[in-house]
Amino acid sequence: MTSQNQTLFDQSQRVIPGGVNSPVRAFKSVGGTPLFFKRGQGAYVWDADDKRYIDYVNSWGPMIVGHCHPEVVKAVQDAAAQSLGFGAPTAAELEIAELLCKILPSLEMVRLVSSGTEATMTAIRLARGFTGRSRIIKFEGCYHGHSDGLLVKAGSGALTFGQPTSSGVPEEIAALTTVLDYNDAAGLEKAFAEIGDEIAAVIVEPVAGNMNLILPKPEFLAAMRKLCTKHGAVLILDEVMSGFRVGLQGAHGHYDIQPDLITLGKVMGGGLPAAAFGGRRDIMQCLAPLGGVYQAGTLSGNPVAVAAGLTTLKLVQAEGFYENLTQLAKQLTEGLTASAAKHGIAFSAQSIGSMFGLYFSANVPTSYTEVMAGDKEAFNRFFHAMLNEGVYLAPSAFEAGFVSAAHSSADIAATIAATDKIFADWK
Ligand code: KE4
Repeated sequence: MTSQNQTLFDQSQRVIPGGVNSPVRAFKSVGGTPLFFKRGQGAYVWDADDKRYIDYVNSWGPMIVGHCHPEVVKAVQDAAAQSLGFGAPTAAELEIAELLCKILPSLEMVRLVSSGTEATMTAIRLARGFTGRSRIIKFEGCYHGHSDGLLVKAGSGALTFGQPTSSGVPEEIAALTTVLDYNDAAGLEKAFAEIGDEIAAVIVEPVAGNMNLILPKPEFLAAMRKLCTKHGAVLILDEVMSGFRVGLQGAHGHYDIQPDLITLGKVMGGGLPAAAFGGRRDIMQCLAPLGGVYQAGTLSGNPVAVAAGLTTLKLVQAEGFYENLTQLAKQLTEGLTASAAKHGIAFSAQSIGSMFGLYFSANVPTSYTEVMAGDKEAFNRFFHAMLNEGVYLAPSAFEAGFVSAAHSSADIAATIAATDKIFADWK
């Protein structure tokens, strides 16, 4: 019988480019037919063929309390019953803004937007408006959404101008972005020595989740903070993914690094389109309508999205919430590592908070180059074998995984058992 996933994919490709509304969903990296999901409940999702999976993608991070948490669903229903939107201020926006500033002391002021891309794009414009400078620094392997200046790869020479990674991005725009190596503090020092006074901002994922999971070396973040302060550049920590995932205060709280601006998304929307950027008051006051840096959004602070986000942010503050997630993620990575070792497979894994990384390489990578040296084909084979066992991992060797509060130790044990079965037959 033809899979409904296949039928839906065939039909979708006629009207939606690639059949998907975001490229990674097309399974291009892992091969095969993308899954079309129709229902989620707690730690589980069901595809169009009614096959159940333990979900480790969590909608790419947002579903930290699990799918269809009753309190989140009720808050959304209650908000929707009042109106789906006004395009005007609401008390709920004040409530979530105050809550974000309470949870994250680095946030003196915050503005809501509808996606992580909007948050990072605006944070960069704000940094440029505040400093009067144009150049920015990012790091290879970090993804900050799809605004033109961030779809850039390292230029031919380390400090020369960036080059577009996407067609449609003018070289003139890409040239304003310098791309350096993640975890290379010396490279950052060198860049600042040469162009430090031209740099408006450094933007970084303080815990990288878009080249699989890569943890920062403490000296890397410390150098970044020191150099931005010395040269008057704005330090933007992109916590769209790591925020509320590494811990309640994100990666910057975990590593005790002080940002000038933070970008947030995913968890703070509870699965609906709500994101934010914020930080130092003197920088945020450059924003319209107070200052000359323009930013706007029809759906910014949408009351239904804010209801989902507010409820999720209240739930994650429960006693022991992150200790539980940290333990689940640790149980998973240690179990998979032990299974691979038993079967003599070159595999490693690590976790931080509720995030984890799985690598078909003998050692945990610490850089983009090391990640890229991993056995991608082995991951793809593992990915599909896990789908067959009812486990849904991110459909790419270059994405982080997530556990939620809805995952149980039994779910983790079942995942480890599935892995052990696969590794036992691994040729
Ligand atoms: P969105 O515009 O997709 O809401 O956020 C962009 C973004 C910004 N910053 C970081 C650190 C991010 O991880 C993201 C988006 N993450 C990807 C997953 N790796 C979203 C999934 C997708 O592109 O479909």
